[in-house]
Amino acid sequence: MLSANVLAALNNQIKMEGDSSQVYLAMASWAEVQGFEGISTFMYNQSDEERMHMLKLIKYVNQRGGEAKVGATLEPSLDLTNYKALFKQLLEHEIKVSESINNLVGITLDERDFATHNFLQWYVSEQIEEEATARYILDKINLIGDDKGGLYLFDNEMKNFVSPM
Ligand code: OFO
Repeated sequence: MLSANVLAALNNQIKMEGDSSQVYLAMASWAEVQGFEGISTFMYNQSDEERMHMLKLIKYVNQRGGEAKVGATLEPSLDLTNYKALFKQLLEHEIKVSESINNLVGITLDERDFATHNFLQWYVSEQIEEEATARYILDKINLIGDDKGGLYLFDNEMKNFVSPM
């Protein structure tokens, strides 16, 4: 059985993963309209992944006798003036998600809910990878600078991007 505190924190995380999916969907759509085929493919995949993170939490909550809350999602408010701004916000967003996961893990320890603590370790590892990936991409973008050829190659690479992390 989940305690009321753990349940509320898990439901909060469900919302956050849903919002993340929506944020990345908005980024994917923007990139698609700009003609960045690779970046949009990457962001559509990120959006799908966040939805999967949300579903995994929903199933866990329901399996443990709780009731997952599926609420309204946030309309993303983003600065999409260029692709660098997009990736900066991707990193900032992932840092926020990591903080939220850490907070959630802390609550499971306070409540001595070791099953949920164990379940959440997957998210802890996932966040390490996602933050590292976003930093890796930003490093690449900094190297490209204003080089149009570099940007073309980068976008191409993003089509089949596999994280080296
Ligand atoms: Fe990348 O946010 Fe989900 O966990």
